[in-house]
Amino acid sequence: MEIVFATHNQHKLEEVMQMLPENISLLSLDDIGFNQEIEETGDTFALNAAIKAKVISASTERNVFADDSGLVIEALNGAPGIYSARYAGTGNSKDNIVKVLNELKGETNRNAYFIAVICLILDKKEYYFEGRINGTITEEIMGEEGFGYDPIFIPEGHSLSFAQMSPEQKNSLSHRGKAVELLHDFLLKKH
Ligand code: ITT
Repeated sequence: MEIVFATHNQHKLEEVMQMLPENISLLSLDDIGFNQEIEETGDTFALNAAIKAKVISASTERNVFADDSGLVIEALNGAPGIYSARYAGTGNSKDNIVKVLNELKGETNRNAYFIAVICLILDKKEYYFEGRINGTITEEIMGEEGFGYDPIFIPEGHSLSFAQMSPEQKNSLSHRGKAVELLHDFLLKKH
């Protein structure tokens, strides 16, 4: 089956491509010729995932899913949360990381979780899949793999940050990995 992944984030696309089996053919927004920005005006991950999926669904006959995700830090009352992509205001991951590390300077509560909510629109109906991974925020940048906040997040029970892990290891633990697994199971049952 063919399905569109409604994301402008190349890293998300690569991760999800690695996770889905070959009989599910993933189309990117480039593949369907959609290059506009989609404004994320919702105040929850689920709403923003739905906004992205619906905009694309309205412009193509194909089935579509979108991922809205972010990092939720306990000591920052849940920030950066739904604002994770543009937390420092520049859209630059390094700036976002530096902002978080500065805000957590001297803070002993380093608890955080990553969350991903996928909204799937299949045969005009909406379905949601959510994945979370608990962990801690490092004191400094660790590793160069991955994207976004990966260099400052250590998943629970591990000593390496996501940015020090192979893509396979990150996918086997991550919020997105869990949400995609649920999506995959659902698609298997439907088709
Ligand atoms: P699309 O909306 O086009 O999918 P985006 O990057 O703007 O791309 P979001 O609005 O969902 O996506 O923001 C997610 C941000 O959360 C992302 O830009 C990262 O900063 C962070 N994030 C999400 N998943 C992550 C992961 O697996 N590793 C590191 N950072 C992640």
